[in-house]
Amino acid sequence: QGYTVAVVGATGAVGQKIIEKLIERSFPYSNLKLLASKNSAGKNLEVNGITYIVEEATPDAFEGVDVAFFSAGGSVSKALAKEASSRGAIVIDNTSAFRMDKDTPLVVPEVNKQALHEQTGIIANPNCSTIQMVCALEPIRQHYGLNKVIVSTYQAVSGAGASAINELTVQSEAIKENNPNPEILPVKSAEKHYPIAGNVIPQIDVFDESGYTLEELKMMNETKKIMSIPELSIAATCVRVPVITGHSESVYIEIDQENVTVDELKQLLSSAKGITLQDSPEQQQYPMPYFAANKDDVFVGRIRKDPSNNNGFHMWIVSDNLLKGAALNSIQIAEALIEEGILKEV
Ligand code: 11C
Repeated sequence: QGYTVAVVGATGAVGQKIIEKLIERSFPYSNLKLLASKNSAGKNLEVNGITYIVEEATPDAFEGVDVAFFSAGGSVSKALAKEASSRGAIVIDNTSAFRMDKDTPLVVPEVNKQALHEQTGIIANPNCSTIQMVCALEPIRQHYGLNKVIVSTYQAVSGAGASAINELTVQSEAIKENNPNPEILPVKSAEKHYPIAGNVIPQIDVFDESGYTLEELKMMNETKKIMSIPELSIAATCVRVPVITGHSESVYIEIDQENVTVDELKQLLSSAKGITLQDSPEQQQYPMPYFAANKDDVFVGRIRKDPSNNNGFHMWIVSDNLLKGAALNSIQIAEALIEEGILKEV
C-alpha cells in the first residue's frame, strides 16, 4: 500500500538525490516510475535492491501517478507538468518554470506549508539559494519583523549540474598547465566562458536589463513570495565559487524591533526547525560548505550586530544545495501534502 511516485530527471544530480531521500525517509510509495529524456531512457537504475528501467518521460507515462517530482529542466516541466497534473498527479517541480505563477504555491514547508492548500496540481520548489536563506529568516521575521535583506552568495558548481562539477574537477588539474579550457560556466548557453578553478565568477545565469542576473532576481522575487512580504527591501549578488557542493551566503538583515541582542537571535535560531546554529567564534566554529555537504540542515553562524544600526545584523548561512536546496525540500513538500490531507491516503 502506498503512492505511485514518478521521478522525472531520475538520472540527473537532483533526481538521484530525490530517489535517495525517498528511501532514506521511508516515503510511502508502492510503485516507482523513473522517467528521463529519450537519451537516458532504457538505462537501468538500482533502487533499494530493485532494478528499474528508466522510461522516456511522455504524457502517457503519468497515467496512474499520484506524485511526480520534476527535475529535468524548465523546458521539460513546461512541456509535461500540466500533462501530469491533468492525469491526476500532484507535481512537485524543482525548476523555475512555474515559481512566480500566481496560481502555483512556492513552498518551503518550515515557512509556508499552509500555501499547499491553494495548489491546483503543481507546487513549485524554490531555487536552492532562496530556500536556505528563508529557512533562517522566517523565525526572525516571526519574532522581530523583517524589512530589509542584502545577500551575497558563494554558490557551488553542483548548482549548475553534473557537467559543471566535471568542469571544476578537470580544470583543477588543467590549471596547473595554464590550460583550463572553460566551456560550461558561468552559463552553459552564454557566449563567453570563464575558468572556475582558481576563480570566483560574479555571474550565475544571464543578466536582465536591470543589471541583475536571473539567479539574483530569483532570490529577490521568490523570497518575497514565500515569506509573503511583497514590500520587503531585498537585493542579491550571486557568485559562483570553486566548491563542488554547498552554497554559502553572507546575509545582512534589518529587523523591525529595536534592542534585540545577538544572544536572542542565537537562542531563537538554535531552536528553529531544520536549523543548526554553529556560532562560537572563540572556538573558530562557523558553517562551511565542506562540512554541510550531505547534511539535511541549514547551518547558521557569524551572527553580529551592525555597529552603525541597532536594527541590523550580519549572518552566514550554509546548506547543501542539492538536499535542502532541492531534493530534500521536494520530499518534505510531499510529506507535508500527506500530513495536511491534500494527498489522500491510498
Ligand atoms: C545554481 N541556484 O546554483 C542555481 C541552480 O532555478 O532551480 C538552480 C536553478 C533553479 O546555479
